[in-house]
Amino acid sequence: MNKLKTLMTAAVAASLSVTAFTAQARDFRLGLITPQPHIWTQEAEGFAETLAERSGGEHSVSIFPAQQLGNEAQMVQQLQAGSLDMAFLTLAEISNRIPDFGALYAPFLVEDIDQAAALLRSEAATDLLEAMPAQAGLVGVGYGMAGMRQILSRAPIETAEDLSGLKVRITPFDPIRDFYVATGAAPTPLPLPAVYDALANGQVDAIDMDYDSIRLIKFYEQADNLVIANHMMFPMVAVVSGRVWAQLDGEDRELIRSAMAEHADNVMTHFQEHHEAWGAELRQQDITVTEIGPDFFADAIADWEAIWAPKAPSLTRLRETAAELAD
Ligand code: 3HB
Repeated sequence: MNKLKTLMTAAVAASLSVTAFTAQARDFRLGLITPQPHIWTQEAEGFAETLAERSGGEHSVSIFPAQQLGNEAQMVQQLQAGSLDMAFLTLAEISNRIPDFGALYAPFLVEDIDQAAALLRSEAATDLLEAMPAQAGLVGVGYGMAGMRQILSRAPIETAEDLSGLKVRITPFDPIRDFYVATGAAPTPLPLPAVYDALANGQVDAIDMDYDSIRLIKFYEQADNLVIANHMMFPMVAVVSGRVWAQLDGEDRELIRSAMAEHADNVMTHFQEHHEAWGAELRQQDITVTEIGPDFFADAIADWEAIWAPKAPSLTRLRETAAELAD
């Protein structure tokens, strides 16, 4: 009897240690919508290398760029179900679920790329991530960005009236939609991978986009008027599925959190370092460049504020922090 008990205990112990081993060594899957050469994808690959290195080869990460696993709405569902482990996302799906994130899209919240990066690195911004596990089923590990928003249009935009009725492509989420509705434009939500064709076939007249993607995806081939507005910053968030997170031990969580946050932050540094050069590169194309500031959008900004100040209470703290950072 005793012998049997010992044998059984040994068998249980053996099966437990196998389970413990398989629960630890993992091949994670990370999805994102950006194409291969985009810096988000490059840093996702960098994160995969760092994690493999720091885990002594125990963990690996397979990267699925260019919407291979579905659009962001589908990826968020997979993350919530635990069938996708990680993603680098725009805040579109998150801010549709947690309106307080809309505060990060306040028009002219920051003046330039460096202030945008500093704000996203501040506690005022990182504290917002704390709402994600309970309200979105995702663990927000850190921010990256895609620089500042500009407008590229087929016809010249010289006055605010030129925006009236213009079909402007936007990333599909509410804060950016409300801004363009307030300008009198007709915002058309399209995810990044669908934008080139929509511009080429005339489905949209203009696009809301950042310098890097304008040059990388060569949108200027299809629309040759660039309005440099820097009207919004555009955060990226590095996330882990809440379900997957719950299966990880403390050590793995820390390993993943720190490596992922570092590479997300590298994305921001990259945008800071290249902002000027990319602006210069675009000016050298055969396109017309106009620079505008907040005055151009004055009425739209007030309308946006009226909608979002009540929905996004963090706006006050983010504004205060932005003002401190500008000093
Ligand atoms: C976008 O315009 O929706 C977008 C741009 C990026 C990266 C991701 C999304 O550069």
